Amino acid sequence: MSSTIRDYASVRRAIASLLKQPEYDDGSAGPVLVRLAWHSAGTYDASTDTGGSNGAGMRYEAEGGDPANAGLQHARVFLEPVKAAHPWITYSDLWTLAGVEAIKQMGGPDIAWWPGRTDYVDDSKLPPRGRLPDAALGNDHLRAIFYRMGFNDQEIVALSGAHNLGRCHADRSGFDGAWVNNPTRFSNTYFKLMLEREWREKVLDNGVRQYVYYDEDAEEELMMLPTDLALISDKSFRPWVEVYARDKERFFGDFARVFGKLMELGIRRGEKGEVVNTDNLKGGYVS
Ligand code: DDH
Repeated sequence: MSSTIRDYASVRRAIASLLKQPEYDDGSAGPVLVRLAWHSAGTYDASTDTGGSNGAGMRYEAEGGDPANAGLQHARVFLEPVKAAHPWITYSDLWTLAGVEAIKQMGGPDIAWWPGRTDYVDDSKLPPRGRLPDAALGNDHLRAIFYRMGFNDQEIVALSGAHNLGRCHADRSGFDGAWVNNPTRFSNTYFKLMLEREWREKVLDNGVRQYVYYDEDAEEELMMLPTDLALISDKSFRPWVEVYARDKERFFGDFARVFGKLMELGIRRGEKGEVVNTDNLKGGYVS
């Protein structure tokens, strides 16, 4: 039992103050922190109740070394000073809170977040690799991955709107470029561009296939992944792309709800919000 006051507002302030990183990418650590939060949670498998943000398994090679997680060490390094200043917070709480706070600071919605995740990991029960989406694939794959976590078609589209933020790095995923002109500002531009621009296929020097559009005003080439454009070729996904392209408030509200749900995958709480699933395959609650 620790006598430390668990001051999450102080953690939030520390996260907010490290977002500005003039030497890094587009000048912000925000997007990569959001991706860290998503990849920490997106390993969840509802049928076996394994994976999810509990355990912060990415600290270890088995999960951290998954090629799908390439580059996320930058996010973890950015957060080390916050952990050092608030040693009582678990990594799993810190990573999820960092994603939530970064979205807010980049102009996105307030997302409900609760603490209590554990860093206890049972090595033999770590989620297998291959649970995160492969951007080169299509609709069936998207459904297989996100239905496994417990999301429906509308929620898949809403979650994908996170690609308003950040960029692809050739040395991480092999894909290259940003989805929007202002990738450190949360918005629904991704959905608008997806519908309104003429995307053409481009094979990069490394053989990776993506879609591009040259934006004359910004003098910049923007990109979409095959999985992004899969959203407009599917009759169940597409109507939601259209809704979110024209209704920013609706997108912000739905995104806040589904990102909050993503952060809670695999976490069961009691009446006071405390984590109660000590039988969780990935570890137990430690106070
Ligand atoms: Fe993503 N994403 N993502 N993504 N993602 C990449 C970057 C970022 C897919 C593939 C990639 C979500 C869904 C999908 C963010 C958030 C979210 C990159 C580039 C690839 C590839 C990585 C690199 O080279 O650095 C695929 C496929 C899917 C899917 O199938 C739906 C979701 C659900 C989220 C979320 O946060 C809810 C963010 C943010 C980035 C930008 C990272 C950065 O460093 O910048």
